[in-house]
Amino acid sequence: MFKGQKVSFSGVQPSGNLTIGNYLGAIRNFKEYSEQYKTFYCVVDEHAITVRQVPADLRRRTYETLALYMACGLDPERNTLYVQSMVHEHAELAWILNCFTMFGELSRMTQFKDKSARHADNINAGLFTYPTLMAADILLYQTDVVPVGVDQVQHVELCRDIANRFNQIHPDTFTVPEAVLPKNGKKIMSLSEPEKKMSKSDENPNAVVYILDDRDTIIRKFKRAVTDSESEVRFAPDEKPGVSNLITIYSCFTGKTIEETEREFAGRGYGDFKLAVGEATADALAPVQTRYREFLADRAMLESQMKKGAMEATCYARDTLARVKKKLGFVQVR
Ligand code: AQP
Repeated sequence: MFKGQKVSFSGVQPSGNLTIGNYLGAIRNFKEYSEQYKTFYCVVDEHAITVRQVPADLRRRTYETLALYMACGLDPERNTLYVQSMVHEHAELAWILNCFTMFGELSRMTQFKDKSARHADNINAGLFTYPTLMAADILLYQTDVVPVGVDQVQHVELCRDIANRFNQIHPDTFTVPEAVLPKNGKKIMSLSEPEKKMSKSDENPNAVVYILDDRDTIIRKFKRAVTDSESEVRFAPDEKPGVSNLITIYSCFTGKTIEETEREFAGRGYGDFKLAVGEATADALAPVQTRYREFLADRAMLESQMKKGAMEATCYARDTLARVKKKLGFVQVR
């Protein structure tokens, strides 16, 4: 489809304010592929409605997420940046892929089990079939790599199974993609319950550092982060999950290795260390926040990027969908 060029696809749900987990686990890695890959990065608003959203908030966050993509360094001239619901091929292919996905496979998805426990009053079919929509997102663009955090690897594995199953019946339809994880930061943990992933929908704002938190808030949140009763800055995720998480975050934002970080804070106690993590995080996020405010203020520019991105994405998505329909035996009269 892209004359030998490999393809990277990924997305983020506009289901809350984005966290440093979303940034370090996913968005920062999106950029890694901008140079050599054809890249599609999408605001996955259709995924977001698997959980109830307030429409005005969803709309606002869709603009914000696009502005944040750009603020994180994704240039719309090099990357196709768009909103999922503006390319109807995603939903259409998802239906088809539902017919190639097994009930048992979807029942095993950890995120479905977690989210249905958290939203027991709204275990809707969309929450259950979320992974087939994600498979459609990925497969529409003949994707080679999907930069994600570790929590999404199971969904990419299922996407591979669906692609392989479809290809076995209808050869040479889809490229089989693989998940790619950042070397460091693939799973950033909650600051108040470090055994749990940091999540944008966490009800406790102190558990989460948002990309757009101001400097004082960032430093305060790290000061209050749960650690342990020792005072040694040592990386041991099972034994010391809180401190290990802070070491990971510090290492991601400063570029220092885990060992360098341990050496730097040897004998200095948690107070000093937490302050340094807060300052490093705030320093790294400051330029992103400045650019974000500029982009968000220019609504006309964001809308024109949305239109351009959707048009570009549609060209590729349409091709794949037409091929799939033909293989399935759907009549297409032009
Ligand atoms: N804590 C995390 N550490 C590393 N990566 C993370 N990601 C999310 N949290 C972390 C990665 O961010 C990308 C976008 O995530 P998403 O919007 O699809 O939703 P999610 O995976 O369900 O992330 P959240 O923040 O926990 O959202 P909610 O609370 O709405 O469910 C993905 O690549 C994800 O791996």
